[in-house]
Amino acid sequence: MNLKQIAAERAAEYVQDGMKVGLGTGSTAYYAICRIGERVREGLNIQAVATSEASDKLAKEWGIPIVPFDQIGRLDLTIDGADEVDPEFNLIKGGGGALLREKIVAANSDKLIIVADGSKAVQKLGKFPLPVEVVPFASEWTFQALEKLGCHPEWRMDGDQRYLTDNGNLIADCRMEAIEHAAELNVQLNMLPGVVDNGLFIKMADTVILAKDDGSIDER
Ligand code: ABF
Repeated sequence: MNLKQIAAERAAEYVQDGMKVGLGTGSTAYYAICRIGERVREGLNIQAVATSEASDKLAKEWGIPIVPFDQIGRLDLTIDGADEVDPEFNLIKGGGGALLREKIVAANSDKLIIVADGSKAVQKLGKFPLPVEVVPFASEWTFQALEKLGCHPEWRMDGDQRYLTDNGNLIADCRMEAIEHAAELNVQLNMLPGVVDNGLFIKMADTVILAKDDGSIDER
């Protein structure tokens, strides 16, 4: 039983004819895109944007109509994965490296549905390293500012090179173990010059669909 697939396919049922849809990134959002693609092949009529080059490519392979961002207007719905979900539906996202695009798309959607297997549910955010997207210019200064804030950053690597996002930026993964005040940290991080955005999604998720070990769905 594939829990990611169970959660993602449930979320795909929310997509209705005529909707403008944001397509997320990652191995759970993958199944949502595939299910939406199947429905498009059966005649579902939607317009979509994707949060990463990988999801854009997958959607096009399924024949999902991808519209330029400046032409689609506000989205009805976005379906995306997460790395951690707390009881208030605050999230850590960005393990897949697409946090900036994911946050921009989520902020421009009437509804954000998060899909995940039950292992992503946590009491407190922070065990998963928090990704922070940093511009390459003078990035060591930004790294030092993150250290000073107590974030324990490490540059994400891709082999022996620093990992680059779809936007050409770096990712500092911050190992904090437990984030006590996520909303405040979100603001503090984004006020640092050189930080483009971070993976804390505070009060952005409207619905969370978790597939539990026994295959049942916890949908709130
Ligand atoms: C994206 O993919 C992310 O924001 C998150 O980092 C990741 C979750 O991946 P998966 O569904 O593969 O666990 O949604």
